[in-house]
Amino acid sequence: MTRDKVPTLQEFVEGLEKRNPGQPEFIQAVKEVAEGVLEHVRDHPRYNDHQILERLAEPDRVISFRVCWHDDKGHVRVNRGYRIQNNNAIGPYKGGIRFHPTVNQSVLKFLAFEQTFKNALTGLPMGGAKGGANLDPKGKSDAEIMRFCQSFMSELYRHLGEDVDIPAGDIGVGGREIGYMFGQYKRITNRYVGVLTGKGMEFGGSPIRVEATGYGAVYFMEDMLKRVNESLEGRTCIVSGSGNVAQHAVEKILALGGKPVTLSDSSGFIFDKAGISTEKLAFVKDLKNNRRGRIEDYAGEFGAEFHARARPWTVPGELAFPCATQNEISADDAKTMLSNGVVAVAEGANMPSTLEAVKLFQYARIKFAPGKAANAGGVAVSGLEMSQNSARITWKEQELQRLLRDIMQEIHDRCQHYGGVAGEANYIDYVKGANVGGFVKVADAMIAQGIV
Ligand code: NDP
Ligand code: 2IT
Repeated sequence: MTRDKVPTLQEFVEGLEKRNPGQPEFIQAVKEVAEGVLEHVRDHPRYNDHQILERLAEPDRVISFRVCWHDDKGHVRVNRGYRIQNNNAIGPYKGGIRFHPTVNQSVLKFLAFEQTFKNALTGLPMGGAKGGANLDPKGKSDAEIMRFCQSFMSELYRHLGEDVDIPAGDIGVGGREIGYMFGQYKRITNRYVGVLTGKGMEFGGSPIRVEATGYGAVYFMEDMLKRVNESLEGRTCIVSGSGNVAQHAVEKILALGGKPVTLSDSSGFIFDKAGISTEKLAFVKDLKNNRRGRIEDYAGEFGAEFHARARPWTVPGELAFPCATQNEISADDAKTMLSNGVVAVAEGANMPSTLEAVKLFQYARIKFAPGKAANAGGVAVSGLEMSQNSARITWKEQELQRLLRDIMQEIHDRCQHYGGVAGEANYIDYVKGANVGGFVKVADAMIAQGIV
């Protein structure tokens, strides 16, 4: 075999940019991975011989399709749907579906790429994918959402299967949307199979799937702190978002004795100096999940501060949990956080920190857990939902609680194993740890399966 020279980061990124014009989020995600992985590839040239990173950065398949539906006034609406199947070397394609006006090919390619590494880190047999549509669910009626989900699935179903590709929820897609999509898949195919995860408990869902991402991110924080004999007890926590991940992060922070003081949505953030209690969290769940209202209502209800069109990173605190969306922490935000005393960040969202912010956190040597490690609890329990569906059985909640806790600990330890930094015994680079840890598993499987 002819041995090619391992590219420098700059050479690799130049090629990437040339092949993917107008896709900044995708380039950002691949660049972050390439940094640590190329270093590893230099010491293990077989990965370069097989062009593994180059192959991983070219999705197996990009599917794009039209979604038409009728709104309640009888008007025809047209949206664009996607499924990006990034890699299935270690298992069938797996990853969420996002409905949000910002959805485009770049965003979904970054998410599918990240998912490939994240799923490998869970230790479960799942490849990486992501899908979605540029739909804005805000202000849509239940009936409109149902018709949209049905139309979306009428095309997507042909690319799915319980051993082919198994979507789940993400931003704008929760239990309601999964239910409608499952119903349409069953209707079209006449098959009752575990083709989606995050299903309702009455039709094949798994205990704690709803809670898993938020809980998992807090467990990861707990493990980073435990390593240096610290805990969440009594510490102020800055949380962004107020959806599925943020709500359950707050729930677990409270259970572990931390003090969450912020939440946000796309219109601004609330700062509750007294702390968000279990009772106040119940209000948020009802507001967001049932009434589909705005976080500003929290301020009115409990006398907290509301800051319009702003993010919570100016609020002082030690532990940060970004749980809303990508690129919500800029370099300036990171500087403010560091000067306010943030000592650890666990990303509940996917890529909430910009590359510059990540660099600042790394340079400051704080504990920084990237999303593909810290938020992997959700897809891990999705993997366990698939196992339960295949066996046609539901495991007990206690068993799933234990499995989630163990899996998060194992992901932490895997990142620690690959994230060591020469000459700094006490520092773990969790970014490098997660990227290399996820990469080697997928890479070895790809090499074993040949050039396909
Ligand atoms: P939800 O739709 O339940 O909640 C999303 C939250 O983020 C809402 O508060 C929303 O505010 C806010 N948000 C979304 N987009 C923006 C934006 N552009 N600017 C400001 N705020 C925004 O989604 P999830 O909680 O499920 O997802 C949150 C993050 O976690 C995403 O990055 C997702 O990819 C990631 N994730 C989710 C997993 C899961 O299991 N659900 C698993 C792993 C990662 P508003 O209501 O105003 O839109
Ligand atoms: O980003 C993610 O990991 C998710 N949205 C969950 C994916 C899944 O298949 O459970």
